[in-house]
Amino acid sequence: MLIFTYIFVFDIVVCYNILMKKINNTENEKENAVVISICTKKEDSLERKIDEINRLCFSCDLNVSKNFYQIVKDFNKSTVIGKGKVDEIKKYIEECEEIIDVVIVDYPLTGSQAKNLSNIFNVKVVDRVGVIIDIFARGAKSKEAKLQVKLAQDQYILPRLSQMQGSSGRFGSAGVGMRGPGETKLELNRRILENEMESLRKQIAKIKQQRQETRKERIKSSLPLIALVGYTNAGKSSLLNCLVKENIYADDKYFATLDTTSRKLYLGDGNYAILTDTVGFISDLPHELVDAFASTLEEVLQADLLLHVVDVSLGKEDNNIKEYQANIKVTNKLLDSLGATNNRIIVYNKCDILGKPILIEENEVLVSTKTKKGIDRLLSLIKYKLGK
Ligand SMILES: Nc1nc2c(ncn2[C@@H]2O[C@H](COP(=O)(O)OP(=O)(O)OP(=O)(O)O)[C@@H](O)[C@H]2O)c(=O)[nH]1
Ligand SMILES: [Mg+2]
Repeated sequence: MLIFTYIFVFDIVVCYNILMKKINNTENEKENAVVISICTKKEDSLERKIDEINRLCFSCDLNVSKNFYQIVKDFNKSTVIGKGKVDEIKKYIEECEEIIDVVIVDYPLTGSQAKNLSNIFNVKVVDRVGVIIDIFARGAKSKEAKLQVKLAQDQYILPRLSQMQGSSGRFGSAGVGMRGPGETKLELNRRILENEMESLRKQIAKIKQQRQETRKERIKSSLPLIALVGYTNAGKSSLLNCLVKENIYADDKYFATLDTTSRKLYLGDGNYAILTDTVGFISDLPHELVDAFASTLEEVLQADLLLHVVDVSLGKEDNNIKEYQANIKVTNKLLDSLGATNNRIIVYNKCDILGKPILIEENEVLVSTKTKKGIDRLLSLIKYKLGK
């Protein structure tokens, strides 16, 4: 009896140890990050900024160990944040029980600022641009998206070469900020990188030309083009799925879509249109990505109609402006910078989880891709706008 009890207890201890190791290993597969948010303007909403950078970290599989923030009035040229904050973060990294692999700074750093901070903290430092490029690098599937991300990554790495060389973490590879198509860059020098960028630009230009040919074909077929635009995670891909009854990838992660997907949309009475889904926007979208994705974004400019999708459930108010309203502003600003003057419909999505009802105007529609509420009205508005 005693022996049986002993074996039973022994088994439980062994199982427990195996389980704990598994849990630890799973945790160890992610890089641990300390995140620093920086507010520089009055209109910066700290809470929103922290939420967004944490979501970006989640989208590139980082485990956020702690958030720090600073409202910066006078920039420290070499470290952006002040000495007191630098010391506080350094102390945290040194005393933290888990190994901190990376410090994420939610602000565009120069190569030397990143290097200075990295020398002080003794870990890799990646800024907001690096995080966003990393998400793109993981998500790029098509040849075109891979080339575009690679170009953006090269543009990002070039001024930071010296910081990045030799900064491989405990995962063997260089990890966040340096993974994906550009991972081999760490052994490269400036000249090789510049040559590669030249070659990437040529390849992208070639694809752009092919794209223009397809566009000509489309114009010949005289089908109107409708493009889905909006802040990342607004529900653009879900709306395309809902309208054309498809199943393209949609996910609760930032930048789930990087490739342009086009489908034929039936409008009724024998009329069709081409519906195109593309990459989402975000505030301070890195210029490296805007440049690299220029040909994809140009597709938007050719559209006869833009469906500007908005996640209306983001109703948290800050500085007298709701989060979804701030996101509309960001999208409009980016569209303006591209020179877009297209006809538009604002599609307020996710109305199934909307707290308080909102008032909408003539060119606007309230929908839910989950419950299909408002989809018929959206189709009618599309037909009206296209003169069908
Ligand atoms: N509750 C609710 N969730 C929705 C609705 N539409 C989309 N979602 C969810 O919102 C998340 C983002 O949806 P996507 O369609 O991937 O958003 P997107 O705009 O294509 O995002 P990116 O490709 O990352 O720019 C997913 O988890 C969807 O399930 C809706 O009407 N209601
Ligand atoms: Mg999408």
